Amino acid sequence: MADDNLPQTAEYDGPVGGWGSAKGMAAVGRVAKAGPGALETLAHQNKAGGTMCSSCAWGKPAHPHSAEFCENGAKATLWDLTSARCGPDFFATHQVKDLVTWSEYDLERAGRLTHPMRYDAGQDRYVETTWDEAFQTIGAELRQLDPKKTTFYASGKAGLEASYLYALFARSWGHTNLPDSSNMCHETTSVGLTQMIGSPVGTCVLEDFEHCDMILHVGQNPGTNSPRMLHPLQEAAKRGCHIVAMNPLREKGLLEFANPQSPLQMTVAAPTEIADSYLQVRTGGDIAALTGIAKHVLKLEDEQGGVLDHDFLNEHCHGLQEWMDWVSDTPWDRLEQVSGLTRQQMQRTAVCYAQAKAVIGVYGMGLTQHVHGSDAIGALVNLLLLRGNIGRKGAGCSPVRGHSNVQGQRTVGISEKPKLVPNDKLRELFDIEPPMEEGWNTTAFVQALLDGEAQGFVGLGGNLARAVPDQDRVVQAWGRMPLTVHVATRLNRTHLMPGKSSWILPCLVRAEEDIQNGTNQQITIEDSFSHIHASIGKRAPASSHLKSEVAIVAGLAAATVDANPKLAWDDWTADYARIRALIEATYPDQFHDFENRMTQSGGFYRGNAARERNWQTDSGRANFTFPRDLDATGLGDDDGVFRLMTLRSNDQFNTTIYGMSDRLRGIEGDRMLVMMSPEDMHDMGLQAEQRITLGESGGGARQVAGLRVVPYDLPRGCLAGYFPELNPLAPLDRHDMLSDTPASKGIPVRITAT
Ligand SMILES: Nc1nc2c(c(=O)[nH]1)N[C@H]1C(S)=C(S)[C@@H](COP(=O)(O)OP(=O)(O)OC[C@H]3O[C@@H](n4cnc5c(=O)[nH]c(N)nc54)[C@H](O)[C@@H]3O)O[C@H]1N2
Ligand SMILES: Nc1nc2c(c(=O)[nH]1)N[C@H]1C(S)=C(S)[C@@H](COP(=O)(O)OP(=O)(O)OC[C@H]3O[C@@H](n4cnc5c(=O)[nH]c(N)nc54)[C@H](O)[C@@H]3O)O[C@H]1N2
Ligand SMILES: [Mo]
Repeated sequence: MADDNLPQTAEYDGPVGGWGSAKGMAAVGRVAKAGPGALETLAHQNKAGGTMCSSCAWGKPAHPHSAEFCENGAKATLWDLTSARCGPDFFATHQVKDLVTWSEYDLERAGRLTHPMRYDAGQDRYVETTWDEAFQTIGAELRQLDPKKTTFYASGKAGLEASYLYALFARSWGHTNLPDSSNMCHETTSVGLTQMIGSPVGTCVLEDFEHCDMILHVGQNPGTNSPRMLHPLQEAAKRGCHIVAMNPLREKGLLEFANPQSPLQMTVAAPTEIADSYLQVRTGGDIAALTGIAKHVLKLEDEQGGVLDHDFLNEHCHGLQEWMDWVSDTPWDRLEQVSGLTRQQMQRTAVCYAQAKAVIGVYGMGLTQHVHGSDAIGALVNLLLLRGNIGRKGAGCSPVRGHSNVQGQRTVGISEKPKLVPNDKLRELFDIEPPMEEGWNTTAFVQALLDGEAQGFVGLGGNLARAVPDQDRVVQAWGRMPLTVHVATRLNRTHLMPGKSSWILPCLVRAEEDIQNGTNQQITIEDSFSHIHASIGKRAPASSHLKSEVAIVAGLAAATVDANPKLAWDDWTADYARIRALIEATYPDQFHDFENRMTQSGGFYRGNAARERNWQTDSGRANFTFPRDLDATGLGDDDGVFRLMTLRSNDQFNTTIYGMSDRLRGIEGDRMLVMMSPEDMHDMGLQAEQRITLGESGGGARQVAGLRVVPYDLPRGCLAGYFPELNPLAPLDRHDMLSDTPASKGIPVRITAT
C-alpha cells in the first residue's frame, strides 16, 4: 500500500505476549483493585488442585507451565477478585433510571454484588432482601406462570453441578426453554458438525497440537480470546508445522508471539513467527476459499495421484462423488470473487495441505456467526475428510469454545432439544415427566420476547439483553416480562431493565471458597477438548451474604417444583459429590468413576465417537456437504453495502469491559469505532477519526451513530467494530440456517458521514 494519499492503518508493532501483556494485566489490576490473594490464585490457576480459569475454555495441559495463565485469564481473575463492592449502599444512592445510562464498564467497576436485591418499583431502586424472601417470592411467582412461557438462560460459566440441577429444575417444573450462550456462539458447531461427523464438539485433544504438521486456523483470534493457545501454536511453529491463517483481519496473535514465560524472549531473542501464510479472506469468503483449496487438492490427485486417502474415503465417507461433481462445476473466477483470494493463494495452500501428514482445522466465530455458518464448517470438514484428517493422531477439527464451561453445560443437559437428553434416565432417577417438545433457543426466546409471549426469565449469569441482536427492540421489550431473575457477580445493563418483579441474586465466583456443611466444595468444568476438570476456590468470599450457584439453583427449584422425595435439592447442595453421582448415573459412559478421575492433572477425557471414526450420523458415515450459498454472509454485492463484523477487543470478556485498549490491534481510547480499509475510506471521502453513522442496509430503523473511522488493513467492503456496542445493527432474522446462531459477522450496513 504505497499510495501516500491513503490514511495510515492502525498497527501495534510489538508481538503478542511480551511486555505489552504484562502492562495490560497491570493496568486492569489497577482498575479492578484486586486484593493480594489474587496472585496466589493465579499461581494455581488451571492446575490440578487449583482453580480453573473463568475466562475461556482452552484446554488445561497435564503438564502445566509454572504459570499456566495468560494476560486475559489474569484480567478475568483480577476482575472477579476485586475489592470494590456494589452493595445496598450503592443501590440506595442510585435509581435504576440513572444506572441504565451508565456504560457496562462503569457498572461493572462498581464492584462485586454483595446482597440479594429486589426491585422496588415505587422507589425505582433495588433494595436489600433476604434469601428466604427471594426464593419464596420467586417460587410463588414462577408457579403463577405457564412454565412453557418461562426461560432459563445459562451463560456458560456455572460448573457442571449447578448446570445439571438447573436443567433438571426446568424439566421437572415443565419446560425446556434452556437457551445457553452457546446459541450465539458454537451452536453452529453443535448442529452442523453433528450432521457432518456425528459429533457436536471438536474431535481433537490438546496433545494433537504436538503431532500435526499443518494447522489451518480460520476465523479465530487466539491472541485475545484464547491466549494460552499461543504456546502450542508457538511450539508447533518452531517444530516447522505450517500454520495457515484465514482471516479478513491480520490478527497480531497469529503473526508473532513473545512468550511472557520465556525470560530469553522477553529480553533479547526475536518473537516466534506464527502463521507462515496469512489468507486475508473477505468476510464470509471462507466457503469459497476452502472449496478453492479442495478443488486444487482434487486436481493434484488427478495429476499425480496419491493425494486423497482412498481407504478412508471408501470406508468412512458418504457423498464424495456428488460433492466432487459440484466442486468441478464451480468455476475459479467465482471462488476468487467470493473469497477475495487469488487462485494462486488457494492453490499454494492446497499444495501445503496435500503434503501435510496430519492437519488440524481450528475455527471460531469467524466461521460460526454467519447466515451460512454451518456450511462454512462443512467446507472445512470436506477438506479435512479428503485426506482422512479426522479421527487420527495430530489431526481433526478443533472449534475453540467460548465461556469456560459452555461446552460442559450442554453436556449435562442444558439444551432446548429433548432428543439430546437421556429422558428415560431422568424419568427413572427422579420420577418426573420431562417435556418432549422442543423449547426456545436464544433466537426463539428473543422472538417470543418481542412477540410478548415470554413471561418469566431466569439468567444463570450473562447479560443477555446486550448480547443478542436487535438490541434496541430487545431493550424496549425486556421490562414487559412480569418476572426477571438474575444470578450474577456484577451489575450489568440487563439487570437494569426490571419488569414488575425483578431480582438480583449474587453468587460466589469460582476462585472463592464454597463451604457447604463445613466442607469446601469442588466443582467441575469441561474444556474445548472434552476434558473434565475439578476446580476449587480458596479465596474468602466477597461478602458473607453470597451463595453458590448450586445453592441458588437448588433454592429456587425447591421453592418452585412440586415436592418429590426424589428431588432432594437441599441434600444435593450439602455435598456436591451427590450431584456428580447423579451426573454419573445419567451419563455413565462418559462420567464413570467421576469423583476419582476429575482431579487428575489435565482432566479426564469423556470420549468422542468421531475421534474413533465411529460416525453417529444419519448415513452412518462422515458426510460431505454442499453449501446453500458460496458466500457465508448470504449477501450479494450491493453497491454501498458493507459487511460488518462485530468482535472482541483485547480488553473485554464479552459484555464485561476491562478497559479501552485494543492493544494488539494498535487501537486505544474508546470503543465507538469502525475499522475500515484506507481504499474504501478514500473512495467514500472519509478521513481518519471522522464520525459516521452505520445504518441498516435496507434503510430501516436500525442504526448506531457517533462511530469514529479507524483506517485498518481490511479487505475492501469489509468493516469491523465492537460487540456489544454495535448489536443494535444486527437483525434477529439473520442467523445460521441450521442452528439459528445470530450472524454477528457479515451484518449488512450502509455508512452515512455525520
Ligand atoms: N479475553 C477474552 N476471551 C474470550 C472472550 C472475550 O470476550 N475476551 N470471549 C469468549 C467467547 S464467549 C468466545 S465465543 C470466544 C470468541 O473468540 P473468537 O472466535 O476469536 O471471536 P471474535 O472476537 O468474535 O473474533 C472472531 C475472529 O474471526 C475473524 N472473522 C470475522 N469474520 C470472519 C470471516 O468471515 N471469515 C474468517 N475467516 N474470519 C472472520 C475476526 O477477524 C476475528 O479474528 O472467545 C472466548 N474468550
Ligand atoms: N454482535 C455480537 N454479539 C455477540 C457476539 C459477537 O461476537 N458479536 N458473541 C456472542 C457470544 S459468542 C456469546 S458467548 C454471548 C455472551 O453473552 P452472555 O454470556 O450473556 O454475556 P457475558 O458478557 O459473558 O455475561 C457477563 C455477565 O455475567 C455475569 N457473571 C460473570 N461471571 C459470573 C459467574 O461466575 N456466575 C454468574 N452467575 N454470573 C457471572 C456478570 O454479572 C456479567 O455482567 O454474546 C454473543 N453476542
Ligand atoms: Mo461465546
